[in-house]
Amino acid sequence: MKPHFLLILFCIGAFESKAVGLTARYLRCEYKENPVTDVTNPRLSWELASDERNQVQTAYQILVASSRDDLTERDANLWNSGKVGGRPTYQIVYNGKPLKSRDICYWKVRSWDKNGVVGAWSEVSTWEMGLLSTSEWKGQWIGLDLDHLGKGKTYHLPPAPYLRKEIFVKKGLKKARLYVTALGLYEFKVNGQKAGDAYLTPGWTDYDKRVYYQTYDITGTLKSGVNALASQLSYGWYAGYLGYSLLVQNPVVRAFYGKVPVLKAQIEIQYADGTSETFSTDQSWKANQGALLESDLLNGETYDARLEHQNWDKVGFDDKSWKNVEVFADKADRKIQGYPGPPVKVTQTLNVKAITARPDGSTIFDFGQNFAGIVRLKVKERAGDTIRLRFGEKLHPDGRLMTENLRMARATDTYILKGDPAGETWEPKFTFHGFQYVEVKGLSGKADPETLTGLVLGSDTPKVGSFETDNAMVNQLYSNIDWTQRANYIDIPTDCPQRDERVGWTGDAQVYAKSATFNRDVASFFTKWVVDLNDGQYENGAYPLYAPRPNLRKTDTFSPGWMEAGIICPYQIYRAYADTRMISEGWTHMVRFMDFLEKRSKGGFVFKEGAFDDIDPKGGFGDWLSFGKKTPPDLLASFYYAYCADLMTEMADAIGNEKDKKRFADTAAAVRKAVLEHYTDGEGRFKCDEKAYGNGAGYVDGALGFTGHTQTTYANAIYMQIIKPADMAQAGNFLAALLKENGNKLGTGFLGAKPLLPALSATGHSDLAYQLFLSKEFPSWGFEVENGSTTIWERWDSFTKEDGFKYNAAMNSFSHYAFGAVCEWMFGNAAGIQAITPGFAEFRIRPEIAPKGMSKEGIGKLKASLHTVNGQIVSEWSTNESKLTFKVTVPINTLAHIYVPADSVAKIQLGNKNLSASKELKVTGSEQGYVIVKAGSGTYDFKVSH
Ligand code: RAM
Repeated sequence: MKPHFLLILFCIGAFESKAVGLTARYLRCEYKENPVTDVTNPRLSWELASDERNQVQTAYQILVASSRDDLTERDANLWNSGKVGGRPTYQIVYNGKPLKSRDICYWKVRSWDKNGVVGAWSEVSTWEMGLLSTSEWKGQWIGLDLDHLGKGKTYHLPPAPYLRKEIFVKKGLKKARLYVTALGLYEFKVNGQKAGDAYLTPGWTDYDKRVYYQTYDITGTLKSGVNALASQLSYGWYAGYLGYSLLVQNPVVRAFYGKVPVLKAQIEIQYADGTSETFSTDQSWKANQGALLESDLLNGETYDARLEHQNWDKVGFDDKSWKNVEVFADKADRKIQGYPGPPVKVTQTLNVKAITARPDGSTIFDFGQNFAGIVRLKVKERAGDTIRLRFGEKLHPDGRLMTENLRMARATDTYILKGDPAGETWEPKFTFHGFQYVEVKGLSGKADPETLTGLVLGSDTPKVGSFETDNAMVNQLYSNIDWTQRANYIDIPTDCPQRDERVGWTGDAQVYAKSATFNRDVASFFTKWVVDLNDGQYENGAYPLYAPRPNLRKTDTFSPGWMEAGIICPYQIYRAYADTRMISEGWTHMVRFMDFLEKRSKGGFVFKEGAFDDIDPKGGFGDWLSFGKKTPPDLLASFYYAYCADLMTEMADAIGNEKDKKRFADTAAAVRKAVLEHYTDGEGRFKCDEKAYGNGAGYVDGALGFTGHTQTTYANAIYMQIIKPADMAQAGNFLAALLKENGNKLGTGFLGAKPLLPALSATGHSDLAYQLFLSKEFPSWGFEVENGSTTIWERWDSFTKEDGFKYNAAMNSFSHYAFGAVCEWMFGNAAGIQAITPGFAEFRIRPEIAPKGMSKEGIGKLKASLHTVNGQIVSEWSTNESKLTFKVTVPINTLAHIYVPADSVAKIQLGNKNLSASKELKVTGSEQGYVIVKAGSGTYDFKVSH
């Protein structure tokens, strides 16, 4: 290429990057790109980018049309928003012509910038309307009752049903959709090809109230003439084994919603000549059992390849010997709705890292990473040979696979070969395991890393955060947090992915919800789960222990610290994504919960000792898995009451409900007053009536005794601002003193660990927060990393050198995200990224620089980024003896308050200039150790001399 030509190219490039105005990209509808939705007034969003500093959108225009041709430069037949002034680029409610089922909406948007210059139209995006009413479902529930073939109480399910049908498609197909759901789990194939790439469809709900469906575009898969429809079903959450019901000897251990998995599907075809045709599930479908002998979420799958029906999912298969399906009655009030969440998918594949032969002839494959998912098996053996795969998170010291902590979950996949000389490849369809190691039995030859491939399963929540430092332990910790989130956000937020539990524990979910938003875009994930929460709400207004809530144990009801998830999760989604619809749609549920609290407090606005003695365990779970004397659960319940009232006040304001706003502000004040009166000595020191708890029988770890003066009390009192501002510093000192008394070691459990470091930071003890954060000694986050963990443990002492895996038989998960809630401090304090207004439209970047000289293994460099609904925020600092550099990126359309860590303006340089001489940024104030500047979009480089 000639030099002058290069120059021209370079000039074009330079010109393009300076393009005038703003261009919208990443167009989404209901948080998804080009989705199918049955939300009739869906919300639209886009993102803007510009190289220019201080750029904002001053107006926008949206066009929506029913076809690409109707979407012209100027108008559209469904909605022309006209030029709308303002900054919003998200949560914009479609306000055009009413939408009908099956409508496809084509849309684009353009924005005006700060100079009033209009940018180019975005690329065209679409969304499609699903089936808006249950009455549009023509298909029947069909299935095959194989229940008599199960082995009942011995924990073995019946074989999984196979269903099929051939249909005739006329010439001139224009558009075809498959709408499909199941009670149980389904996989649907058209001419042998799987529809979509989602797993565990249609997801877990309270099936008596609602079930979700998926929509697939099968226009390209159908052909004119005969086509084969084939579906495999499994028992899943609907009919399979659930949670710890067997462990606790619950009278029901499986089939909580129904015994037989059933399918409902509808294929709608539009022909070019304007006619249409619908095929749906009915009596004419054929059914059989086949190679999938057993299939259960907790127990795994057994597949006998010799029993395969060759080409059963393709045209021409002879199904004369197959049975006719049975048609199952519907429940009149069960809703069928479009799946609102992100689909569960294979989000990554992993290769085997190490292989060890065991003396018993088995082989252990190590993936080097604890994760949730399945493996793909590739083998060549003789027909009838059996390969058995068992899954575990850890190995015993002697190298054996550790499975005791799976409790009653068999977590075993079995493959029986058909003896194909070319080799056989198999993967399960309707199960998942939590594991790092796989023990394989039955391989005859030398084990080969290609034998297994790890398929990571999880709800497909886009990655939005990153966190990197020069400290290897911290980097590993961050990786562990994200992996644990991925392993547990599988359709619902589970507590753990491996043992006989895997339910949507509300306490875990509420302590971690905010942390989750720093790592992944969880907006639609919670849109789905908050419905499960509301569906699970008790008559009396309490939110359940887990959602959805099958009755896994007779005594399971609700617990303070857990039930508040119904308020806290929608609140965190509102803060992260400015989503007010979740609030308005759940408002009556949330108010009912607040009524419940009020009634329980018997007009006193505080929960005194013993207020929750009627639930099991007494008082609820309290500061679950803490060390040392227990924080009174009723004190924590009272704190949560005030906190929920605060969040309700803010959320009432967000949806413009003045009356409730006043009500909850009053409640919050009344609770605080009553709490301080009852639980403090009047001078800000917390206490309780220890005698009221007797010998502690019936309470979690009640034998350890109770005191109000604990780390967990002060951490929460500061975090939830229970105490008066004037008493904050003292509370911080109490907290620091309690830590010191404990050898500077934390003793906090599920409810205390999350607020611990934020509370220290908020009261001037950032150094101590760092010391705890960087500690590698037991108990600490670093201790887990030091012990080789690749995920977050359930307990601080899930493993210790002295005691090994001492809790295995009872409860010992190595993939439990609750303690990963330290993530909130990592992003909010260490990197200092804090939303002021919802969606980070206005935010603070106030990094806490790690103290120097703490140890060689401190943090000298940190870079964190967060992709918000407004775009990417970056906070990056690095420090050495002579200077500190601090670089931030502020997204377009936002306002940042940047706290530059410096004690005077004179010491700060912005780029090459003194900050004081800079016209770009305005110093707006200072705070101990920080100079505050206000900034619009752009990247800013600060240097601070010490
Ligand atoms: C355990 C769960 C969960 C916790 C409850 C109280 O069984 O794993 O993490 O919330 O108990």
